[in-house]
Amino acid sequence: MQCLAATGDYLRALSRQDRGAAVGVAGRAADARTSVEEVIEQMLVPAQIEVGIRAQRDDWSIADEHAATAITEVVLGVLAMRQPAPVPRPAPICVTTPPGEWHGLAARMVAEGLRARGWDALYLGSDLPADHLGRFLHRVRPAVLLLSCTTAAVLPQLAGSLDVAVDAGLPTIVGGSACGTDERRALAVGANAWAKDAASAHVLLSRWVDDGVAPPPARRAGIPTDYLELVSRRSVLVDLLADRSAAMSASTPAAVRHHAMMRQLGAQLVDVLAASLLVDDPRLFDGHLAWLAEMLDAREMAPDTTSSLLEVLQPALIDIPRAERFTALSRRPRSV
Ligand code: B12
Repeated sequence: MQCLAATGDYLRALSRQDRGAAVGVAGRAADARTSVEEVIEQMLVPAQIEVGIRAQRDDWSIADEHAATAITEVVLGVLAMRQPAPVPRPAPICVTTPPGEWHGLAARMVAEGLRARGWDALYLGSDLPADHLGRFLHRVRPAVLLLSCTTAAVLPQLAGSLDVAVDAGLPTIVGGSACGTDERRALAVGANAWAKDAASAHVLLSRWVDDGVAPPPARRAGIPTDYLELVSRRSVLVDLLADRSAAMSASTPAAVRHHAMMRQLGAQLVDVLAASLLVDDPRLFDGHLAWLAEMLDAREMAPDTTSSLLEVLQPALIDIPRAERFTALSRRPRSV
């Protein structure tokens, strides 16, 4: 990932909760450029990814993460004051996140990245209920809806928001870390297209809106029966994982300390497995396990905690072959 030279200074300002310094570093970087897009994508994005890694490694508390993110939200607002007036077009475009997705900053960064490229990009906030999204789309009739999804477990809700867009006859572009690095998941949840960042979305938007090229057709997400079966068994599976965590918690003080967190992580694991079935992509579940193993290792949990959880989960999925297979694929020692 490309980083501006001053990104280190920006991160140091975040580490000190020094809002003034952070605004200053970003402002000077923007002064040296014709547009704010590079400052967003090559300073704020890498800085926020590093913030996440420090929280994942428990080097930073969630309070540190929140304080840093709150400063970046302000910096993005300051940079937004430098944006050009949008190029006049018949309709705006909209950017938001599905219900259950609280990572609004990623969507806001995309909206500002597109504003920097001349689009009238309306950011509708995060965690937007589908019915309210529908009402807004019917009233405002934007040209294209862009949706950001960071949290893997939220992909089913993304499919729901995309359904609303199809009902409104609106083309869609999705992106964000939960959507992966190619269009496979985006098409599976019913989007017209996937884009990795604002620059690639700009190319699609120019083609669809300015050049009048029809977007590729969107196929509504098919809801696989095994996905429904897994979801119907969610609470049983979460209890099963929680019991295993409880049994493990006797083993180390760390496990005792993190008992409540383990139940939440068990629920997340089942939700991500379900999302993997919905998009038919075992990489989603496997990637989540890699994140989980690192997160638990940083909290001095026993190194075999993730494989121990999968050990009880897999047999409970015997009659959901794809779920059992995805779990089996992820059952291997993980070096963190
Ligand atoms: C701030 C933050 C939060 C804040 C969000 C506040 C806000 N206003 O956004 C809060 C506190 C709410 C939060 C909550 C959680 N978070 Co959080 N969070 C972060 C953090 C540190 C920064 C987010 C950010 O600034 N994103 C902006 C940039 C950095 O995101 P980006 O994906 O790179 O976006 C770019 C591209 O992906 C692309 N893009 C993104 N969306 C779209 C859409 C379109 C259409 C297009 C074209 C492109 C595009 O363009 C963007 C800009 O260039 C990330 C770290 C990270 N790596 O993202 C963790 C992170 C995403 N969170 C994480 C987790 C686990 C959680 C929680 C589950 C924690 C918990 N146990 O409760 C909850 C989940 C809540 C939920 N259901 O959404 C993990 C996810 C790991 C995983 N594999 O699942 C991360 C990676 C941290 C970590 N390293 O562990 N979080």
